[in-house]
Amino acid sequence: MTARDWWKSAVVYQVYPRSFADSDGDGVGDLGGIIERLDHLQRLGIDVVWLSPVYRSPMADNGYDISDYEDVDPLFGSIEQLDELIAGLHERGMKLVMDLVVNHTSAAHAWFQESRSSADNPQRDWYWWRSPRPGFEPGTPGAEPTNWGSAFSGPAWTYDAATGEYYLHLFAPEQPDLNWENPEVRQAVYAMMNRWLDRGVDGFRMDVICLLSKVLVDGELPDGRLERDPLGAGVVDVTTYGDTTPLVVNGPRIHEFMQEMHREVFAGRPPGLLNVGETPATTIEQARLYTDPARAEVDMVFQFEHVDLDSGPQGKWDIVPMTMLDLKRSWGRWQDGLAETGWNSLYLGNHDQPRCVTRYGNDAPEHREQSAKSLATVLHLHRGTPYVYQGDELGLPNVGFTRIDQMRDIESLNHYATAVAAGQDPAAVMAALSAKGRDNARVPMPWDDSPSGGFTTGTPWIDVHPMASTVNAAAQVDDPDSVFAHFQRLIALRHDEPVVAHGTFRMLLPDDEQVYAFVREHDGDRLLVVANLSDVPDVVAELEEAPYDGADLLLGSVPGATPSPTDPLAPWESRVFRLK
Ligand code: TEU
Repeated sequence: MTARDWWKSAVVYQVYPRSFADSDGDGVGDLGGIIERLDHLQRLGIDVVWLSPVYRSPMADNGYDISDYEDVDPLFGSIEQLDELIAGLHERGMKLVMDLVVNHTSAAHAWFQESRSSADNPQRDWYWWRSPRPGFEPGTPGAEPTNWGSAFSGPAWTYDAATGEYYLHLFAPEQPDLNWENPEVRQAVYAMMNRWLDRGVDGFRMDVICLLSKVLVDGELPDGRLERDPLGAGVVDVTTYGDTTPLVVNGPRIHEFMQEMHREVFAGRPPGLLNVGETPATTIEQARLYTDPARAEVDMVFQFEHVDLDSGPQGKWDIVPMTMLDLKRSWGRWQDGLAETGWNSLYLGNHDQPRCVTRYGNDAPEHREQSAKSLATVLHLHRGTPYVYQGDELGLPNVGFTRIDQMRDIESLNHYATAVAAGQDPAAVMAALSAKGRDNARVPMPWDDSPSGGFTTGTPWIDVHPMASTVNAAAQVDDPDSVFAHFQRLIALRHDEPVVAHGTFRMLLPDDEQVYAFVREHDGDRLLVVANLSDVPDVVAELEEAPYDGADLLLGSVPGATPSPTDPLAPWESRVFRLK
């Protein structure tokens, strides 16, 4: 873990603190709960914990609206407990990566309170303030300075009658965007980051970091086109608002800012940090610029191509079928695209995405475990750093929401209200939210089959998963055939086999609709991965290079089976071989 690229052989586990474990019975997860469950993480074998925000926050967006970057919200515990968590992880040879949310702050942050206090306040320009559109009554629809839409529905501007101007928020009104054109803002952020690193934090997951640089035309923010940008996440309603994607994603100064951040914060620090940028709507070319070590920006990025494959022309909630072939072709492109320069983050789930076993696999009782194992096999053995989202190591499926009152997420609640008000069929809107809503990933972690799944002794902030009594950690950690045990073995493979961390990637059978197969090679060592990612039984992988004379099975998803690479594959079965 001392090499500059140590993270190539590491596996990261994302903890969503609100839903991981509650230690004080208030129904909301907290730092005490994470500390109590460190053994689970150590047993799984992960190297790094990515901790979603625990900073002081009014919780409009569950902590992604920060009012104090350098204190812990009492809901989650105390700064002393965070120190205890850092120490507890380090003692166990694990690292802690904090969430860095600096595209925007909370409207309750002191910086914004100062900025909104008067039009000539010295910190006014720390945010984006603009006058109402000429010819419109301020505060009325159409008077916004630009036609930009928010990712959480509605306009991206809010009128502040006190100073007669609007402020920009690409997300909720409670999340005003910081003006990164202002060097004072940048220096204040770098100073905060340095203090966290000095405190023992091992790096940052950088929230929507690709949005920091906005396009300016003669110093002004231009209107957007009322058409969906194919690269965009499809969360802006372009029937009413301009799509912000081409105007705020990977803007003209983004790499200047990223290199400045690296100089001011990471340069000169000993190896051992991990920095990952969240970059929706980002191309392979841009990802290479972000992750090329020679450019000294970040180590890797979260790209969104594969999590937007089921978004139709109308965007995220216009759900279209997605095939395994779509996924394979997308990942194949990114493997090839970053083969020589840069590095991939490998993920299928996080706190913003529905559960991967339901979305990319099959969560029917007869297929759920196998598809959870085999999706993980394929994901973890690609070239890149794998991320495990809490609960995916148990094979947790989507929740199956049927009513809006079961949901809590601002994105979903706003979309439901806006879509229904616009005349959309409530049942159809609910069906889309049930399939892709972020709350699917945010219900409490099921630790055992006790009430509330052992998450809390109180009333959970959102109902526990309906399958918690059967799909839980206690039921799996001692079961060698469990999804948990399969994740343990996958993580051990990355630690023990240099070919997994450093090998080249070569896709096989690129057009096969059932079989996902590829070879990893490193220093004469060859690994073959073959998986049937479909419900079709007895699928034979027509591998060009077969027969393989001598292929040792390193990991199979079907307990007790010792097949060869070309033996028929059961539905959702996967196999990993060392080739002689
Ligand atoms: O997410 C940014 C982002 O891409 C998501 O909002 C995405 O567009 C949406 O969830 C897809 O449905 C980051 C954080 O991960 C998210 O939790 C925050 O809500 C958001 O930024 C604002 O901080």
